[in-house]
Amino acid sequence: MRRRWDIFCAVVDNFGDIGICWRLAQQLADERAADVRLWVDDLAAFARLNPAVSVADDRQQIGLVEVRHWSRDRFDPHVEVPDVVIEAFACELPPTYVEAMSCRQLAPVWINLEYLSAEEWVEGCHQLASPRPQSSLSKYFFFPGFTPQTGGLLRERELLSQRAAFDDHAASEFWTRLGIEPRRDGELRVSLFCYENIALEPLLKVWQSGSEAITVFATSGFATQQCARLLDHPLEPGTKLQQGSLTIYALPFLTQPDYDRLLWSCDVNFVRGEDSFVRAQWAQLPFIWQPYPQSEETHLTKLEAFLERYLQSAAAESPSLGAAISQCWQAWNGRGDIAAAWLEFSNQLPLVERHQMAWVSQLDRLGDLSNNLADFVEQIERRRLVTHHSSAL
Ligand code: TRH
Repeated sequence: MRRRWDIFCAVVDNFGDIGICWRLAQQLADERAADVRLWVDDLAAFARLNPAVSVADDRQQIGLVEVRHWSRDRFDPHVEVPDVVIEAFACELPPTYVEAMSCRQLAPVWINLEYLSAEEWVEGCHQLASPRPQSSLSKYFFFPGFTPQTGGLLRERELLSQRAAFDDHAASEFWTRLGIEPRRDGELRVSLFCYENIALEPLLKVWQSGSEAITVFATSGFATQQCARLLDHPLEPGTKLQQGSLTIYALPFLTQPDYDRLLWSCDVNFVRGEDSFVRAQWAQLPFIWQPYPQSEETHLTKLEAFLERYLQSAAAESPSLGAAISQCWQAWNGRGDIAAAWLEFSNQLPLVERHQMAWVSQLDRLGDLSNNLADFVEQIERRRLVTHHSSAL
């Protein structure tokens, strides 16, 4: 059966919300032959990561997905409700649309797609239903995650084979296309995608004064702005600056596929939030994560929870590996001395990379979020059918 899906995305901040919803929409259309409408409240944010998006069109077809512009308080009450409705990150659907959902002859499968966390409580909440009072509707919670008791992570069917096929030749073509000179022998290449980060200043100092040549690719936004401020030099996209052993390239905002290629072409990736954090894991290279800053330091709880899972097998690989990774990640997130932690981490890069490969093969066994979600929807539909038949008897 060819299902129709609506995915609702509200861009709260930055690019993660739309980045994730766009990947999900494409994958469902591509791998599950679903008819997908993606409702986005901020087309300008979407157009940054996909230049095919026109900010002027409230309704447009991008590849296999129909893209619609929406706002909660000005929503066409006549929009037809499809088989499946995804409310991404509790974005709150338009009230008239929820009303239409409850009037549909067969209620749609309604899913709230949650943010990613490695915390243990997630397993207990994944796939729970929340029935809506005085209506036939139930909303199900679907959590991405790192264990078989969660929905897994977004990963397109071809991602790992595309990654494997991306060799040194492909990487040098990529650098050339971006107008960046080829790698020098012994040079370390680092991508930098972060929020405001107090650890950046001491880290830049270590990089400047180190004996090793290091090239940092500062992504558009916070990373470039902070580097420019800390190095006291303007950094327009496409320009480069050298200070001691450190060379910094200021990148323009890349398309989503090019951002993946950047992750595949560097030796170490600094990533943030949710989507780049996941893509860095699939890149199978050493990475360092800055979670999205939250009140009451909730993000540090998320950091701890992830490190605990990620480093479970590290001690068996090398006695000091877990500490090197953990101390560097903690210091990057404001807890500890980043200068010392970076030196220890960068001394262990081959081991970190090997650890990352093992971690990816563990993640790969979880299936992937889009297909796990589509399977769950089918499961709910089958369950409803059984209930319907038994109550008809
Ligand atoms: O942009 P983010 O900070 O998004 C965040 C997180 O999703 C966070 O969990 C959420 O609560 C908050 O938004 C509201 O970081 P994230 O999740 O890594 O998303 C960045 C997206 O931007 C990702 O899809 C990759 C893409 N990207 C590009 O396409 N080109 C680029 O040049 C860069 C730097 C990123």
